[in-house]
Amino acid sequence: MAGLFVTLEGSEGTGKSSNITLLTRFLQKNGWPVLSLREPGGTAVGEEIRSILKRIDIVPPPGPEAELLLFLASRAQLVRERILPALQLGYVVLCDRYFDSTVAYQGGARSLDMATVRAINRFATGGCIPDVTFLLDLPPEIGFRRIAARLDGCRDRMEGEAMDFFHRVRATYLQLATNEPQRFYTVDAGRPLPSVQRELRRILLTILESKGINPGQLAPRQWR
Ligand code: Z5A
Repeated sequence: MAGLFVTLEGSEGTGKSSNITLLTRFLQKNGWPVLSLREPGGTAVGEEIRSILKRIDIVPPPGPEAELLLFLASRAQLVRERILPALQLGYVVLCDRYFDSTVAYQGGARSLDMATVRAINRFATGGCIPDVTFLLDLPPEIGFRRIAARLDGCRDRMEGEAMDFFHRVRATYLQLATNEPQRFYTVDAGRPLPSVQRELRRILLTILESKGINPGQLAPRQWR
């Protein structure tokens, strides 16, 4: 693929969305073609699935298996409709969550069979693996304090889980990062946002340089 596929992972309130917004602006300003996406969502199908997954008024709520398949349906569509075409055109694709979220939440925290989770993940993505994954690491209590301070402060279905759930999410992420040091960069997300952002930019620019991907090299303008 001509482009670079970058994912941001981490528990709630670790700063994934804030950092993707800043990275997108920075890269675009410096001439890189950038596509920023989020999961679940990023396509018409995915945004519908997102609203189902977040609602707290569906009774009974989706069970763990149905939840898993909904996340993966959203991902299967996102990969084929948006990620692969953009990578082929040479874009830097920044994605707020991807398959490691499923391993951490449905595999690690919900305790679904890990081999099954990985196998369905492979099917949904057709083997599309990120070049780089930033793990924004933070104790979940701090992440939730940040979210509570946000203006909209209300919790969705998954944010209503007990704190132990999010400790399992964090532990699984840290294990994933240990297992795949060539793909993961673990970043201390407890620092002020500008400091986290500086570190992400530094790492990303080094990777882009090492892969010989230069601003304006392919810069197609037709992609939306
Ligand atoms: N999920 C899953 O279970 N399985 C899957 O396969 C996938 C997802 C793909 C998606 O929720 C939910 O789906 C999520 C995992 C699950 N569920 N839970 N629970 P989402 O997309 O709505 O939310 P999120 O991904 O968890 O993002 P978030 O809660 O909005 O957090 P964030 O994007 O990491 O953080 P932020 O919005 O950038 O920042 C949060 C606040 O902190 C905000 O007010 C910022 O201004 C502030 N902030 C950010 N950085 C800092 C620093 N460094 N210092 C201080 N304050 C900061």
